[in-house]
Amino acid sequence: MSKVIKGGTVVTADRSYTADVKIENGVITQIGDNLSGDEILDATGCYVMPGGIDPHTHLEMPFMGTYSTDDFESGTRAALSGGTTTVVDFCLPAPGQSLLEARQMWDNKTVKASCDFSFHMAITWWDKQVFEEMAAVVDSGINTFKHFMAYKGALMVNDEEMYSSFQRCSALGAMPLVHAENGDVVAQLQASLLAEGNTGPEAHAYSRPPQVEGEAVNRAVMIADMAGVPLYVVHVSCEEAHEAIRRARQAGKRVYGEPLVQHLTLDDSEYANADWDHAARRVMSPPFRSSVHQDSLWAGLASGSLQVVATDHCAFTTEQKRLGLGDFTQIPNGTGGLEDRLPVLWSRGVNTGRLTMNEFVAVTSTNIAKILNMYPKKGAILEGADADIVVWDPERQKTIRAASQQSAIDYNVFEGFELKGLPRFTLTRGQCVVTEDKVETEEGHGKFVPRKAYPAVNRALSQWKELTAPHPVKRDPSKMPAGV
Ligand code: DUC
Ligand code: ZN
Ligand code: ZN
Ligand code: ZN
Repeated sequence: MSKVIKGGTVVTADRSYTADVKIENGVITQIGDNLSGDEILDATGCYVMPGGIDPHTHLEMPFMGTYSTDDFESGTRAALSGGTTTVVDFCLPAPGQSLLEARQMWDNKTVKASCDFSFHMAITWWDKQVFEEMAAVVDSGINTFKHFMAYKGALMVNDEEMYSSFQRCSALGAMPLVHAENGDVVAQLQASLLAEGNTGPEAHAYSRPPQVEGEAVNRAVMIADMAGVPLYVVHVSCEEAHEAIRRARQAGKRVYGEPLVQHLTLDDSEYANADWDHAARRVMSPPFRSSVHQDSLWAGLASGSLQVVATDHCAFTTEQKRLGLGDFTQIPNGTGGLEDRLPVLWSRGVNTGRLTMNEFVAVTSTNIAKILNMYPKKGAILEGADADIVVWDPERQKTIRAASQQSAIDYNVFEGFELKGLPRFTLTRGQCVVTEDKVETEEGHGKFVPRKAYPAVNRALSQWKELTAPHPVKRDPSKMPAGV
């Protein structure tokens, strides 16, 4: 059974051209004019793009006394309905838990996935066992390790642990990721805000100012440089963090930055809303920022100093958010966005001229596939690539409403956003599961996408200098003063 996507304009990260796309056995087998096949998908007036890849989701994750509500069933259905065909989720060992055991737990959750998925592994504690298991994790197809520099007393690792883990990543050809916020400073700010009687969701933002993020990114960049590894900074939300990444890249360091669609389009005025639920539903870390920071993030995507757009999809119901009534530090941190990332970024980015269509494909798919080492299986419209495709209709419109979303929670942080530009079809390995408003996914269709280790040459600039002139002086003990 072959399929042909006919009459559309293929839009990739580097060009746009008119062509039909033929699919057989889940793979793109031919790109050209006047192709024929058993089934035709009419793409007239549409753009044929690689399906979105969300490099940062938390589905069914145990966190802050509860579990994030979207699991691999509702989460991947939400992803596909919005044109995202691969999600990269985090295996999160409880402190003290074996990494391989955590991996098994996440494998079990994914039996319900309707789109393909991959994993990052979180380093939430450190000892010899973790050091040793990291090699087996890489062998099993996970080449990225996440470090929380915040969430003190829970997930946070200290600098010593981070440096040890980064060195291990370097030896294994893996890349560290960081959630960059200074967790010690955040803990102090939280305590003083609560002591002053600031208990509401607005205090969440006060406790995590841009400086705590900027400081942590600078520290992580330097620690990565000393360990000789590239670095990927998740949810970059402010100019201070972006500036540290720009500076690192200018110095020749391989440092990547990932803004979220939420930070690009929602600002800190959300926390001033008089409705407690409204504000609490938008509590995530880092928090939403002012428009100065939003402009910085958009500029980073346009200029290439920031490379990818994610969601950090971690959805909690209103009832779960109310766990923090009376104490903002207990509001589960996280917002949704999986099904809205592509449509919102298109409407607020491409339709406004902030991003070209080709840049849109780069930051939602191709750059991610390259950085995470799954290109060109994913992120490409090329012969031999997986047929993960979104056929994008630039004229289709809708208004975002929680009532009609796929996500299992009871609200949407983008409620009321007017969109122009939506999927006409979404295909996951050739299976067409979305036709405009009709979503018919297949539980269990999704497969794990293994990602191999990176080549050992992936080193920061200062490491190259170090390699050519290691430790210039080593003192001869026989030349030391006697009696020492
Ligand atoms: N931030 C969130 O808001 N939620 C999940 C984890 C995180 O770092
Ligand atoms: Zn995070
Ligand atoms: Zn996250
Ligand atoms: Zn299937």
